Amino acid sequence: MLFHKSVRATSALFGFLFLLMTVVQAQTAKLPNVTILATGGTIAGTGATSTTTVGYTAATVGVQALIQAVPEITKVANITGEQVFQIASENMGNEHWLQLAKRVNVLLAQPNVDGIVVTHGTDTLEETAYFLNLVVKSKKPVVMVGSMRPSTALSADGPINLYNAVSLAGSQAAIGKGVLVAMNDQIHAARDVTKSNTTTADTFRAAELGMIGYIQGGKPFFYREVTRKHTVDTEFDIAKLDALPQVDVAYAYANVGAVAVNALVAAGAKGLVHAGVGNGSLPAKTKPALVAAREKGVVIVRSSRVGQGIVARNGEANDDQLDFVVADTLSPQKARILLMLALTRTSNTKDIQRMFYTY
Ligand code: DAS
Repeated sequence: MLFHKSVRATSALFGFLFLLMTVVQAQTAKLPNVTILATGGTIAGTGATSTTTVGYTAATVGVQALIQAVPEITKVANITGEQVFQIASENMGNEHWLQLAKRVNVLLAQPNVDGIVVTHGTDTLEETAYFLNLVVKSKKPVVMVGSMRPSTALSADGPINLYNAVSLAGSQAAIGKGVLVAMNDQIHAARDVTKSNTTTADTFRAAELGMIGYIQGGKPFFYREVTRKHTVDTEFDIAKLDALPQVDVAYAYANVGAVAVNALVAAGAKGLVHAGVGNGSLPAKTKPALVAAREKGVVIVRSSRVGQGIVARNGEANDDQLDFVVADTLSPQKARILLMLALTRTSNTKDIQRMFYTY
């Protein structure tokens, strides 16, 4: 009698466990598969005390610890994590970008990967976002995320930013929107977002062109779409590239001369972005060096240090006559990225100008 009771109890237990496993599998099957590619930054940073919000060490916490610190992300996606590299993003290099972009493209080509989150330092997050926006060959979501406070700080923004980024990367609504930046409950397009404050949590802005949506309660709300081409619609392909052309930026200011331009050209720049004053104006002491650089075959792009607005072709300089390119609204640091990729395809300035009006 006792034997039969224990058999019944055991089979009931096994039946329950089987049912539970089936439910869990069904739930898991419904969740999107999101891979987190960790690269370092403050989101992986630690400070000496809970009130240390400057003077902390970036890029110390590994991807598994980041994932374990925010268990809520496993409720919105099936998570896998990879540590691509571990750096403070002021040290980001072209080789890091190629390594990261190639890994993103390999992963997104896999049917069992629905989206990618890249955790990244905030200093060059906007640049990596724009680079990926031009070279990722998938419509699946790629979401960049960082934090302004280290993981050890009071009201650290990393955990909620990571939760939002994972929710966004796993959402259908984010498909086909290009590379996105999820910071401070806001969704930004890679092309127009920039870090606008050295330390505050709301630093990522697109002052005049604006954010494209919000994330609230783990759900994205989009209000606008980007008009410039990105991801699968670009002509750039880095799959076979091991290096990118050397392109630098020369900054203009009162009393500037030609030293920086000449030094950058002498160091082998194939392209030069001039971060001009105002509408991309060329100071008289700098212009001859830019003209000479162009005559040596260096492609010159006129951008502006101002931060907003269009640098008009043939406005502050006769670009047709000088054979210069204008950056449209791209910041100097993003114009550098587009010029680097353009030079992997052509050195024809008319073609390159078309690219600046397309991406
Ligand atoms: N040094 C900064 C960086 O890694 C820290 C940060 O804000 O993420 O970009």
